[in-house]
Amino acid sequence: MAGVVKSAGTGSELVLLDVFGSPFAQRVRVALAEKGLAYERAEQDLAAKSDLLRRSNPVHGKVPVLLHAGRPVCESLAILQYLDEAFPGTPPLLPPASDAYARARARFWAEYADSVHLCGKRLWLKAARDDGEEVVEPEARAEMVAVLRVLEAELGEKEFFGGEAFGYVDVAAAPFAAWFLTYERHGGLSVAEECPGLAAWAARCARRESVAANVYPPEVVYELVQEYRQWVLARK
Ligand SMILES: N[C@@H](CCC(=O)N[C@@H](CS)C(=O)NCC(=O)O)C(=O)O
Repeated sequence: MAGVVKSAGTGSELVLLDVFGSPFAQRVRVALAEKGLAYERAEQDLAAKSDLLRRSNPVHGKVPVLLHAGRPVCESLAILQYLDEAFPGTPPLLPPASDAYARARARFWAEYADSVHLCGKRLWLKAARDDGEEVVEPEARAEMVAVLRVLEAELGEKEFFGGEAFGYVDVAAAPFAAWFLTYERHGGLSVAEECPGLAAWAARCARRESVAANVYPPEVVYELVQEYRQWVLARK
């Protein structure tokens, strides 16, 4: 566990309620690492939710939740924005407040990144429902390729979504890049062939210390998804 941070001016602490493998929680850990903020992790059991989690996120009961001086902030993207505002001395994720348009665009694309996860779920959960036999829904595969191409078009020739610096959209999307291998194996597609620019961006993200330390490598994600599929099958 990391130490407890005393944030400038408030003397308060940061505690993250999370599950290590959650890509939404990974966003927050990557952001905290990029900002150099220390925090405590409180790993949650989603099969038996703690009172603290229920109290802290009574609407959704989901991780991540960031407790700052005991006050909960819910939803991964809201937490990233909060970190920028609550810790102004740290490297910013969003473009500067003077560029409202760039900020709005970044928020749009970070939200769009969720489409990758939702679409990917259709690929690997469908396989689980077919009682061992993997049947790929052609529409789900086509939709995934379309979503990845949209992201690739937005990335363009840039190093990262915001330009040269790893920023808000990258933090939001990088955890899902570690799922590309799982989508490839379940969806019968190749991200490197369909979207070489996006595959190169994923490799750049994976090399960052903040990502390497907080996001499971693609093979591990694949194995965990396989375990989850077995669990789904066993419950049928
Ligand atoms: N939109 C939320 C999604 C968070 C989410 O789906 N968390 C999952 C873990 S990956 C969770 O806590 N699930 C528990 C549940 O659905 O009860 C965010 O961005 O924080």
